[in-house]
Amino acid sequence: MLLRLIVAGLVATGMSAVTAAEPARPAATAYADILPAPVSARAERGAFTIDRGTTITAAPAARGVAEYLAGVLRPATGKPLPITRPGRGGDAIALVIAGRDTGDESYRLRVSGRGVTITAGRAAGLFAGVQTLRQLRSGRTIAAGQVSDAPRFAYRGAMLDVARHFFTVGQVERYIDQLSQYKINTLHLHLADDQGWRIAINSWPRLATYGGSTAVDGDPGGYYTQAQYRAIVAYAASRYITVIPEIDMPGHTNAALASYAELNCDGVAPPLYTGTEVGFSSLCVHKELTYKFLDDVIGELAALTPGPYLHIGGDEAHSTSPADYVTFMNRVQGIVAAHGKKVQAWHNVVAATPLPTTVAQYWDTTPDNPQVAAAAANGTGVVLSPANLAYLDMKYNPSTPLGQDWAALIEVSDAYGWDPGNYLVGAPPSAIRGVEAPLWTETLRTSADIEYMAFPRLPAIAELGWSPAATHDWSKFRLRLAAQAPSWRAQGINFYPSPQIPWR
Ligand code: IFG
Repeated sequence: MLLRLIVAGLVATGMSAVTAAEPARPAATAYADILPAPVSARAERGAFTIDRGTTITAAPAARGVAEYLAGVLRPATGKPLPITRPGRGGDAIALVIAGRDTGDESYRLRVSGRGVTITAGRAAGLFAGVQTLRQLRSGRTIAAGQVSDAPRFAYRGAMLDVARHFFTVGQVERYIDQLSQYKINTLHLHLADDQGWRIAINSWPRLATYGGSTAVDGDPGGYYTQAQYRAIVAYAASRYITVIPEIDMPGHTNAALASYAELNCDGVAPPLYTGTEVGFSSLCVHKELTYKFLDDVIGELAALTPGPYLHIGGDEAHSTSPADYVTFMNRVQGIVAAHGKKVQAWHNVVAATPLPTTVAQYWDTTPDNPQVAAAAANGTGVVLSPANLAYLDMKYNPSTPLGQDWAALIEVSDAYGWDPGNYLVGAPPSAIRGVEAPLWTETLRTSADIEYMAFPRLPAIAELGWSPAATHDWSKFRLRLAAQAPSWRAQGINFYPSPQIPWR
């Protein structure tokens, strides 16, 4: 009788009755939650627990990844996790470079009661495996199992527009850390536009000091010294992310034209611009100084870019005649090549003659663009950023406080609901290099703003770039996304709690 009263009391207070506790709900196997979805993953019985004696073992070539992993796990577990050479026995998280180098971020991961082993043909694969390991960890415990994984597309990018609003080195590095968790491997930095020039060019100092002095709405400007820019590039490289710098041209150039009167066809510098219109500016196509200017700028940028690509923009050149646009883009591609780099440009470049190595970044809102399809069929590589599916500055819905809606309203299911492998009508699959999620910042000012627009849609685009087409399944993806929320909260990521997702 007394027990019955107690149970009744507990139930009345909403507590589960102690004696009637239902069997503990088995924790969702973390292996089913890995995002992006891996090629294959299997949970097994048991788990590995990180302890005082646990070491991280790595040969010299894997040392950088080992340091990164230690930097993540030591604070998270409170354990020393020394880094030692392989073969010291005992519990270990082993990072092993072995087997065929597939030239990409392929890896294998094994977790058993005795330890963890990540094997890859190159360090970038170990780094990808470490991101998966991070998602499998709960406290000091990592559930046993196996993962075999490889990326579908080589190019998995995110773009940050630091021209409309300036973001500090720290803010960019924060975003880099977030991108790396979803196996993004390319950061495209939109460094110059009508409203701001954000990278110091020693041969043309006023570009940054004057052209970088303001921003949209007259908000504070700013720019990266070359030392600061090198720090961003190095930080990205330590996360196996390659930076592609963009100087947009011939349009989107008011900041440069305002900085040097001599760059203007009429010799008159326009005022600095803090609005959000596009298409009103153009470099002077028939002035030799323009190409001296670009040779200097591209030369300094190439020296700051370990990666193979420089982005020359080419979008919305509404104040450049079509004939002049062709002349200009053909000549500038040659300047980039002369500095040992390959060209990436918005897909408008196909109106000119793309060099064989030029990559066109597709930002149209229709899958049917015959000009781009023809260029792709003719060998031009394509990176897909359809503005109505991948533009992270698009509002989620009409009441989203930030962002724009000219291309579309993009909820998470829209960002996820397409297949890059057969999106572009008439383009051979071999032309598709991958995907990129641009984030334009006319309406964004803080890291919280970036995160509200990027999460949860950036992980959706990241999965489209990484995971096999066969894993594409909205009903499963939304559960994988839900499982990420505890980690985002722990990191202070200001994500949009989309009503489409059963957040944990
Ligand atoms: N289009 C412009 C961007 C930016 C964007 C905002 C491209 C390639 C609209 N060009 O997208 O500068 O203003 O959504």
